[in-house]
Amino acid sequence: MIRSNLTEPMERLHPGLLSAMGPDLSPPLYDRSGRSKVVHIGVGAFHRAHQAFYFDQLLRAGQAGWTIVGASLRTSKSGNQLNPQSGLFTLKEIDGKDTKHTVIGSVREVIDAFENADKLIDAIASPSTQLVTLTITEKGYCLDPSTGELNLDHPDVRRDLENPEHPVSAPGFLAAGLAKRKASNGPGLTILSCDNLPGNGELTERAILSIAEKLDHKLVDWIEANVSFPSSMVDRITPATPASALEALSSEYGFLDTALVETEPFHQWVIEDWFAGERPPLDQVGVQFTNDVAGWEKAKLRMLNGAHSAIAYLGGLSELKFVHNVVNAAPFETYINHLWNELETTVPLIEGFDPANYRRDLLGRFSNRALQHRTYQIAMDGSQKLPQRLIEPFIERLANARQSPAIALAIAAWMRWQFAKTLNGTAYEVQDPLASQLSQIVNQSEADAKAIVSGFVRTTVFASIGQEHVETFEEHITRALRHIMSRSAIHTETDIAQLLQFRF
Ligand code: CS2
Repeated sequence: MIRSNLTEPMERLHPGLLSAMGPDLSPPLYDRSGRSKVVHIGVGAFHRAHQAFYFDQLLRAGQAGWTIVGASLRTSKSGNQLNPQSGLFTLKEIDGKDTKHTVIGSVREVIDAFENADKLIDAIASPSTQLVTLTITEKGYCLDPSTGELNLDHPDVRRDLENPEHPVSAPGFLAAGLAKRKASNGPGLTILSCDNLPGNGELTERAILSIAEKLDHKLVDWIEANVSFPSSMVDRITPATPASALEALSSEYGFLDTALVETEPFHQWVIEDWFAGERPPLDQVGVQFTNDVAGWEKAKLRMLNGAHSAIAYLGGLSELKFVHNVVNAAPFETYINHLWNELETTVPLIEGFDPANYRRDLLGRFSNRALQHRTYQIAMDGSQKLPQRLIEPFIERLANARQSPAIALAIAAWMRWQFAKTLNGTAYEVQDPLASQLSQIVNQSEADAKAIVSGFVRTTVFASIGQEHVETFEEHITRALRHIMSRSAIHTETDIAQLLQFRF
């Protein structure tokens, strides 16, 4: 174990420290040199705890070459965290009882693509690159929610169509990288989305093809023949790293790691078995390759992420800071069980998926008090998350003549969240690409639940609702919103029971 005198300036984590590290940090002692087979866009906390972790495991298993060149499209934050550390960072797995540290070595460097677009384009085009993975968040795909197609009016997309060699959007970068790969007769490539969207592979493919169509028809043909876009289900709860964690690591080990990530022990990755480049042997480290990923995506997006969003809005409005505060409060646990009873009916039967076990495990994961997972963090970008997590299951149940008071409550709580103040009146900032449009609807509706709901339902968030369902949907959500708006707190079993027992 390395310990230094804490009165001296703290040394940053760097490769020179690895050989002196003890087994409690599991340093990566494998060869990190040579050309990387993976390019990854979006090197935030989730990538580090998930894909970078899996590739680190693969490298430890002796599968050389599966290192990652990362890229950031917006800010230099990840580059500033990782590059001075030669890509090294510590992953801290915590469950409240045990703590496990692993220094991860799979990430080689981070390209600041907004400053150096060519470097990312070259990395995508490089013949040694076999796989491009993405964690760019739902909004990074620049989609039109009503069609699932690329939004050609999105300012970044418009810029990329005018100036395709200097892109700013993720689809723009991928199209430019593929154009260069084609020009150099490069080998096949797999582009693997790791974001929480159903059919994420197909969405990525359509987005890239619609840019390619506008640029060059031959590029479309080449992509169709040489590039695969598997869908995948990714799972590992990974909050933004709290500052206190950096200090704790420094005082325990005597080095500074600004790229540290805290996560839960659980991790899961299910990938559609469709590879155009070399397939990384990730099955050796627990990844599941399958021909039927859609069921897994649905189960996870609805049961885990749907419950997460409900917890975020109802908990956030009740001024509960962390997910574990919400699930450990008895009324909310009752509520979450109601919610899961409803959501579970919309999840297909999947081999190896047992809903009762899954729910029990999820409750355990949500209750992890060691993870400081803020309700506010999950509440961000709700306009991009709600359709696949809550709106679609609600509508599917409605089509089967089933009522869904628990899902309705969560959707209404999202609407109430747009008021930018808690039930108790504390103000906060709503972070969402549609924030200003949504707040305008709230302001114009003069606290009338019906007007608010009907204003919201006309936004792109609800674009997937068929005309035949709009009226009933509005009626149910209005009822739920009225109930929430009439309250100044949700604290007790009775509060939740009252919120759930309204009749449609
Ligand atoms: C969360 C997810 O922030 C959110 O929207 O629901 O990031 C969630 O923690 C992950 O999908 C877990 O795998």
